[in-house]
Amino acid sequence: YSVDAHRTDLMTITRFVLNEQSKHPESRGDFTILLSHIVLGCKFVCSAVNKAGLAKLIGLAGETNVQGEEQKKLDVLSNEVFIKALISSGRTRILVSEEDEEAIFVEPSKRGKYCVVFDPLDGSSNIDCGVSIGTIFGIYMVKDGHEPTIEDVLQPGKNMVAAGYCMYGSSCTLVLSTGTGVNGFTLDPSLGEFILTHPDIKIPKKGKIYSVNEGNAKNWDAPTASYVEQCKFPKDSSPPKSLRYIGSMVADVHRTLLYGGSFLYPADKKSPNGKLRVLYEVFPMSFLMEQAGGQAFTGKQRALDLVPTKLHERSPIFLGSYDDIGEIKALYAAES
Ligand code: AHM
Ligand code: MG
Repeated sequence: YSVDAHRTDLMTITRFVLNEQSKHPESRGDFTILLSHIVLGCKFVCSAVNKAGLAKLIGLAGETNVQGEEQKKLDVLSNEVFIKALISSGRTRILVSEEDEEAIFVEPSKRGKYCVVFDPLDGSSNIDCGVSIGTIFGIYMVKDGHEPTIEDVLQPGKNMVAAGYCMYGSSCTLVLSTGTGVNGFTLDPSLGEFILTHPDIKIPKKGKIYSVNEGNAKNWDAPTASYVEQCKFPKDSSPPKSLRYIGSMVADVHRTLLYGGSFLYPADKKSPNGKLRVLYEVFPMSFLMEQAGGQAFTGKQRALDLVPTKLHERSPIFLGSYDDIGEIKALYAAES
């Protein structure tokens, strides 16, 4: 696919996924339909995020709006949009959202074979200062013939059929894997379409950046502490690594995917399971990392092998370039 071809022969995300699905003769387009509903949610959130500062300025996002009704917070609004879009696709069975304590079981008349786990607006504490935020999602497929239960989603990340995120930054970028590599699409606002801009993303084998909230260092365990020490004071002749930490997972992971390096949210004495949630933060990002040639590790095992026991379970996570995560794994192996 040459750059020149792109200009007149637009590879939209829908066209791309249709092409991919046509390789599976059994495919009936269900996944494409589901994805187009996710894409709709992302476009909505993108436009809402872009208007957020403006809305505040002209008094739309205060306590009440012009109609005198209370204005919904952006994360609550995004959640409602995704839930309605997913249910109306007619292709979902169970939805798990960071915003909702309980899973949502789709009523039989609207049911399909996919379960979607998602964080509709991750990093929302960054909204007010204009820092990039994002939506994260993972998709499982369930076999027909039984009433849906929570067990259908309490599955290891390696069982996901697709995962991705959409980053609302200086541009709106959707990164997707359906299990055959990773591709990135950028929203062309004038067309309202996501266009393939980052085909077949591969993470560099080794990176020059590490990314972690070092404010928690006091409470880290020994392997995490010695890894970060090595980043700053390498024992071999390699130069020290740069530190980059936005505090918005989608942005930190996106940079890691494109530039290489490591992203960590480790366990610490105060939060023995770290902070990030297994189903809709750790799994989708780990899936993308592996598909791009990187690794994802929990401090104990391959992240995608983890079997969650509850919906909002947390896990420590170390993900990024193959060699960098290899170093972390070696430190944890030496410890045990
Ligand atoms: P949230 O789901 O409440 O927005 O929290 C998740 C965010 C991630 O985007 C980010 O990686 C992490 O929290 C940052 O946490 P910290 O501020 O502890 O470094
Ligand atoms: Mg979150």
